[in-house]
Order: sequence, then C-alpha cells, then structure tokens
Amino acid sequence: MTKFINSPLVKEVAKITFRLYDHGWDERNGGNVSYRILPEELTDYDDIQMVKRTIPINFDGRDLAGMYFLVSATGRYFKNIIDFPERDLGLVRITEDGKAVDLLWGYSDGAAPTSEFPTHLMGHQARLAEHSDQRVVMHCHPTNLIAMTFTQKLDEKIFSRILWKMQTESLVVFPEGIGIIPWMVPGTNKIGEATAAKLKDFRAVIWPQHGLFGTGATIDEAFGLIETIEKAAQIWTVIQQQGGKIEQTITDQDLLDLAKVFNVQPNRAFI
Ligand code: 2HA
Ligand code: ZN
Repeated sequence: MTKFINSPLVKEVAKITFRLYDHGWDERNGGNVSYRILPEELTDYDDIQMVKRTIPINFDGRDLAGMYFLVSATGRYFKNIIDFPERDLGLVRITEDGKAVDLLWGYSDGAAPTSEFPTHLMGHQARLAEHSDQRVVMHCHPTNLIAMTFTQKLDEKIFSRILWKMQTESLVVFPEGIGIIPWMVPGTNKIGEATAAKLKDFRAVIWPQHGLFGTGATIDEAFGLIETIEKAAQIWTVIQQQGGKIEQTITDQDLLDLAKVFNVQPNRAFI
C-alpha cells in the first residue's frame, strides 16, 4: 500500500501551489486551493481510512456530504507546501450533516482548512450545478490584474473586453468573460455567496483590490485560466508603460471569427 503523501494528487497540488507562489501571486499566506477528489482515486492508500479529527465548518454543506477535498490549510504559505505537504494540506470529507469535515490526512500540526473554505464550497456547489466534471477552486493574488482593479471601472463587460483584446488566446480560454464582485471583507460567508453567484455564469471571478478565483475540471485548467487572465492584464500594463497609445487592436469581428473557428460561445452580452 502506498502512503497518500506520495500520491499524484498531493504532488500535483504541492507543485501548483509552489508555481503560484513562484509567479509572485501568493505572497505570505495569500491564496488557497481546494481540489475535489474522487473516491476511486483514494482506494490505494492505507493511511487515509481513519478519521483523525472532525473540524466544524461555518457553512451548511449538506448537499456536498461525503465528498472529498484536498484543501490548503489556513494561514500557511504556498511557498512551503511543496516541502511540508502533510502539514500544510489536508484531505477532508464533508460530514453527513454538512456542518463539519472529517480529516483523513494532513494538517499534521493541528491546522484547519483555509479561512476561505466556505467560499470554496459554495464555489464548488455553483460550478457542479453547471457541470458535474468541475473539481477545482483556486484563489490567488495576481499582481497586474489587481492593479487593474484600481485603474479600471469594475464593470464585467468593460473588463472582459479589455482582457479579450490583449491577446488572441483570451477569448478562447474564457469566452464567457470574467465576473466581478464589489470589494468585500474576505473570509466571510457573504463574500462566498457573492462569489458563488458569479460562478454560475463565469469560471473566474475578480475580488477587487484583492485577487482572483479561478475554477476548472482539473488543476491545470484552473491554473491555465488564471495564467491567461493575468497574462492579459500584464500585456495591458506593459501597453500603459509604452505610452498607452493603441495603433491597432483585435476587433469585435476578429473575436467573433476566433470564436467560430475555435468553437467557443462568446458572451454575446459583452460583444
Ligand atoms: O488565504 O488569500 O483571501 C489567504 C487569502 C485570503
Ligand atoms: Zn486572498
């Protein structure tokens, strides 16, 4: 039998959290990730069969009862997870009454799931309602995108159109555009509800002056979405540094042509 610490699931999360840190998007304890794990992915490990602790969550997750999540711990640094996965990650299962999680592995020095866990669970509920293949909620602090939330109107149409036009790939990767909530206090169920409401229509949601939530069916998909959005924001920033004057751009017709060839449905409220 294999130890869970050696599973591809832990390796993948340890690697991606380090990459998020390495990009400069998760300073200190910034960022959090939750990855829904399928029961069939857990059959090979003998050290996750016993409940180590039951941890209350400030949320009613009854409709997620029995689901497994690999979740970053509260207060921990993404730069460290790669070296201390068993301390800074936890494998949890939502209890039958939805008010707690059973800890099966990790959080070895007594930690608990990220303070944003209720937001993550609401996000999973919203994404799963859209498509049953959705498994990842990832939060980080991408520099250029956050800067744009100071200088641009917090309008989903305006933001999405800027990001779509910064590179040809954008529309293909997030044809629905990007959601934005107002500035709110993090770690609360209120911000979770606002984020989850946006995740019904968008896979990525901006928290102004704070960061980004990206979701997906896989870790790569959620990370790739975040990378593409931040790359677009970076190009926008560099354009401003070059004087901001645009000589040519991607037109609306170009976006529609792209969507047709790449077989994606652009958000017609924005284009
Ligand atoms: O987990 O980023 O929003 C730390 C944060 C909270
Ligand atoms: Zn944050």
